[in-house]
Amino acid sequence: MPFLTRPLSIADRVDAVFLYIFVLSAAFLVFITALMVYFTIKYSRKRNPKPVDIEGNPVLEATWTLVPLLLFLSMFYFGWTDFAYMRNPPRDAMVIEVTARQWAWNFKYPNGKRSDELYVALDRPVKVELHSQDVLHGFAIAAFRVKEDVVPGRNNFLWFTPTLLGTFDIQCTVMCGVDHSKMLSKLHVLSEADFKDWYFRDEDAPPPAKAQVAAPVVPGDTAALAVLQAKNCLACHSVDGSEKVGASFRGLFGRKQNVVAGGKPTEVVVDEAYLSESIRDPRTHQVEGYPPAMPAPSLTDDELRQVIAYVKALQ
Ligand code: HEC
Ligand SMILES: [Cu+2]
Repeated sequence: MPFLTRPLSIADRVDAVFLYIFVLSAAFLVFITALMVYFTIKYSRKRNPKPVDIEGNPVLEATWTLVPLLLFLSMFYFGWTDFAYMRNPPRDAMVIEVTARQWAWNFKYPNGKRSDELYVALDRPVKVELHSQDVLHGFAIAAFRVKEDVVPGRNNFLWFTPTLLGTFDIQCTVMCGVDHSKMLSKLHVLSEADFKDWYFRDEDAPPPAKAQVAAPVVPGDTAALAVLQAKNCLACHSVDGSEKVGASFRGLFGRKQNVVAGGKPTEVVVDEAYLSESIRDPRTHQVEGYPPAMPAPSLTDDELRQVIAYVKALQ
């Protein structure tokens, strides 16, 4: 019984409440079903050919009302106290900011370090602050029994104490768009020493390019690609000609495009001005056949120039 040697964790509490409710419900299921079968037989017409009136029995009625009431209220009591516990993070918890967006997680630590997967130290409580850049997401770590909605424009949080070493799944539990099912990450629980190693390691080098951009790269233009990756454009636009939520950047330049601009359908030729406008303010042109799903990105003029040059070269 590992939980006898340390304070109950959130996972212990959630499991205990779940077990309690389950056992109580199962007991009532068996009890009520058995009673029903027993009465059906005992008071069948065969055995009681002559119906009789049964007068009320106040003691019996009070018992079958009060006993279940107290038992079921106890479910509420344990659920409520554990819920209160889960909404009160310890003061010494390490605060990690989580940013959710379509369709990735990003984690920011107190020292400014960032990562795509969550790293924590064994037995050190963490408070996870949840922010969304776009739509509703759900942050869940099933292994530690925590799950909260990530609501745009609202600051939500959860906390837990990682009591097991190892790697666990992080999932998005709210249907948040076409690639919702790929919105996955990992929780790495490290020993205190390993965590310090990781936490204080300098990583000036940009993170390794992900598989999704390993495909055709315009020679020499890693800077533009880095921008596209950092600004999450590649979640919706491919560079290899495959369709995602938005059109592929490959072969886009110079193409004739049916768009709705200012409420009127028009045909435009994709040139630098068009690219610049549709990136700066995605609402100016609505491309036919695509959902109005593009968020307004924050690009510097330099980054915008790089991206346009990149798209132009990507034939
Ligand atoms: C959440 C998905 C999403 C993200 C992220 C996104 N876009 Fe888009 N983008 C779209 C969709 C959908 C369209 C087509 C509908 C429209 O015009 O609004 C589009 C349209 C465009 C167009 C016009 C394409 C055409 O076919 O005429 C360009 C250029 C573009 N995006 C560039 C970018 C850049 C650069 C970024 C990153 C800074 C980016 N997008 C991020 C979804 C996205
Ligand atoms: Cu999501």
